[in-house]
Amino acid sequence: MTKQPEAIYLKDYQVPAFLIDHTELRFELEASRTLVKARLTMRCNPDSHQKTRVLELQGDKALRLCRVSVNDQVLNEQDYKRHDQGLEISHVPDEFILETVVEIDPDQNTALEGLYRSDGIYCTQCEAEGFRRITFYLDRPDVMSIFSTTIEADKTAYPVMLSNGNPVAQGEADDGRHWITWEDPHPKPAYLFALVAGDLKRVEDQYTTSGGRDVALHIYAANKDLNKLDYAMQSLKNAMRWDEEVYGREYDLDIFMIVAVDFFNMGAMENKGLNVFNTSCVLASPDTTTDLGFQRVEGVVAHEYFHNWSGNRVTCRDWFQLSLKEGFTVFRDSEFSADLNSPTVKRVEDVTVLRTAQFAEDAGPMAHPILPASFIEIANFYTMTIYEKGAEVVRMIHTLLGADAFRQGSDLYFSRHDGQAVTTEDFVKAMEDASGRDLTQFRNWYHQAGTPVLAVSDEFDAASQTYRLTVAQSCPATPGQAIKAAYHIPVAIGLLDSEGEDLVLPNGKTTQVLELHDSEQTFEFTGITEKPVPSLLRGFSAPVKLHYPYTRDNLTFLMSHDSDGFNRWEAAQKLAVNILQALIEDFQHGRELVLDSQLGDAFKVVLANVDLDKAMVAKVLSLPSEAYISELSDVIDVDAIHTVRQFVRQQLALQLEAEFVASYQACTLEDIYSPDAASIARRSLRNVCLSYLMETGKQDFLELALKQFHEANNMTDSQAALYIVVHSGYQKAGEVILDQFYQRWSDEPLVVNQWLSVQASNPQAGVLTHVEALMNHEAFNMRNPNKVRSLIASFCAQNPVNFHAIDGSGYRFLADQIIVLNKLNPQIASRLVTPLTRWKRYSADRQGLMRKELQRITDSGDLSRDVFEVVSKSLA
Ligand code: 0A1
Ligand code: ZN
Repeated sequence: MTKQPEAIYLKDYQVPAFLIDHTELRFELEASRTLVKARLTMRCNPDSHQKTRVLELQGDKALRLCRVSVNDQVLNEQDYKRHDQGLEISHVPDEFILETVVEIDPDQNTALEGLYRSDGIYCTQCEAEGFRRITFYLDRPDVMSIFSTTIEADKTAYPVMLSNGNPVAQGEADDGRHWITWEDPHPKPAYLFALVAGDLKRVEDQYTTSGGRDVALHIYAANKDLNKLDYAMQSLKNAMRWDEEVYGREYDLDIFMIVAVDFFNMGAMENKGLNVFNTSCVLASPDTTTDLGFQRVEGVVAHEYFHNWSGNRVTCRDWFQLSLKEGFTVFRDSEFSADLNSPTVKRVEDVTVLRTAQFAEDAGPMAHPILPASFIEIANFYTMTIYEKGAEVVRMIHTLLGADAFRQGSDLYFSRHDGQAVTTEDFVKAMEDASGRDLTQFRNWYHQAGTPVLAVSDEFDAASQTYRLTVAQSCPATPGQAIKAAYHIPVAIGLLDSEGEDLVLPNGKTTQVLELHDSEQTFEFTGITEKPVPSLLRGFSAPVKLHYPYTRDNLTFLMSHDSDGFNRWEAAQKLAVNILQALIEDFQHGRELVLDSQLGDAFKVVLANVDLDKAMVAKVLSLPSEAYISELSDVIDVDAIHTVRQFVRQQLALQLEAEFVASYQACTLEDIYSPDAASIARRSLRNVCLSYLMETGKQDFLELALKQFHEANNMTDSQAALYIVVHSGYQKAGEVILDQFYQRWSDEPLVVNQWLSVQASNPQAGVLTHVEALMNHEAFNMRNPNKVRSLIASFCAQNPVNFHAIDGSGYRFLADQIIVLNKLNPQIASRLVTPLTRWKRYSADRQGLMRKELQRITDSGDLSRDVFEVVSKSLA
């Protein structure tokens, strides 16, 4: 590293000094020598106060500049300055044509940003700052341009050549090559540019918008995956219809394309008219894809499609505004999935992710507001906070305004800012203007990091028939923000009488949203004849930690009676957490572990209730994860958490064996797989029961699991059986079926990824050696992010007992991989650092070991900006 990377600040934002009206690109694709010719129609920005004549373009140091001209005048080296980050041209006129020719090498591009070639397919990834790896440009989202793109390549190897917009011309060229020109009529920032070329096949369908536009729908993949695209296509059509119905948003081009690629840093990318997807988020078939995989495809296809309005038509002014498009779009896609499936299940899943991963991020060295004030590398800010907490903030606006006013607000936002690059402030303002609500204090959610804590207490005065709820809010300090201003927090509540019936609240309904503004506030309810049990934060109406002194009896009562489905589940979680935490303390003090029957009794009631949604039963029965219990701990005691959780699972299995068997059998196998909510629910309950039954250690249940593995007609059931057998420590049986599984699926990379991940997350002792051996397996490839995630990330993030081994071997292993990946793929390397960033949460011995590895990464030299930012902030 020659110079320490520096942070950039939101406060330094300036409008661009120049604009690009037209961008004409010509790509001559050639393995290690691709030519990119750019013709940019540029002018000074009348809105800029800079009045500079010096044009500063961004361009990666790997770009080989062959030629640059302004208005046909070829520039000499004294007319411009080439530096590591770009090109500076002095004395440009008011309006001009800038032409450049650069040479790039897509085969050497292992970072998978810009233009790269993998598996013989050329593909681009330009968000956030990848376009500058393709050519010199004003690579910032507030510079929007009309793109025309010509691609020329060998016809046999690259029969399909795609870019944004519509194809307008094509033809043959010399030497067996061909070319095509695409034009995108919608001005867009460079991060939404895309190019794909390869031997791809497609499935086609068609959609007619409510306004009568016929849209061709094309999904491209490798020939062998063509049979795995139907679900994505159906999801796309569902998303197009939903966006019309719920947001009044129609599609705006005649063609919408999705391409599946196997090498991709993230899940998918919303490039205008040409979405590029990680195969893991688009391919789906019953044989190879689990229910979770199907749900991911549906959600991600919708997410990327929804970006066409929330992101593309209205985009971000600068990258600090990232949550403007991501938070809003995650909110949109989760509402879509909720509408198409079960809203309560979806809410439970989203909140579970938020409370484990996002809350942990908000409590760590990388904590940042959803509108960050600074960053070193923007790629590090595609975070749980920007996405998931961002979505929660939009959800709170929806809760405060109500569905109708929220829709008026979103209509106003889209119409007021169509074609513009705007800020989160513009979004909030549109919501205020449309609803007449004052969101001044609410804006604190955009500027402050950290998870607010609500301490709730209550009192009942029988004489005056008055019930009072007092809510105090606080928010812990986060890096750079010691003191927090009070938040405006919607707290949805209900009050239950002793029969479990909801009381009617002052708003005439059984749920009321209390609006918290002050650091402490008391809400009074009159005409109450007995002390009610409060159901607090219904539907998880705000991303906060809420404390109320519930007794275990209160919680079992709420589990059975709360009319809010989310809070019924939450009561079960709270009960389990309460019991687990007490046992963890017993374990730490060397006391014998004893589980009383209360949790089992409560589970028994749930299992016996045939009216309940089976998916919710499965969720209630699943104990809080080790990651969630860790998040709730002051000092994370990895071994105590694992041992106690396993102990409780085993005790429950012994107590409820008959009930688990009955439920397992009642969830009959389907003849034909279908990823609908009811079938998914059956499978998830069946597999939760099986996983408990295996805890009994009885041979019968091992045989049951093996039978399910061999006879399953879908990947959900066979993979669940594989996972359960391997993780239950039946080493021999596990090895046999792991082997069979691999033989059966070695040609299906996505299934092989699951095979890697089942092994990497295995909590049995000695797994690291096995993981290290798998790094040399033919199935592993360090250059493929999906493989890295399946093996290395699964080990480090989903195998706490092994990763946190007290000899430091897990930490050492991770640091070794980060040092290698720092050179190959900085984005992936940087994401892998996450478990080490949490070092302060562990005991002193582990803290020392983790810090040592962070230091070793620092000392390895030449850190990418990505890794440097995360490691240096962690050590600060
Ligand atoms: N905007 C995409 C996510 C994405 C971000 C960065 C990428 O490359 C570094 C790729 C995709 C989304 O929200 O889906
Ligand atoms: Zn997104």
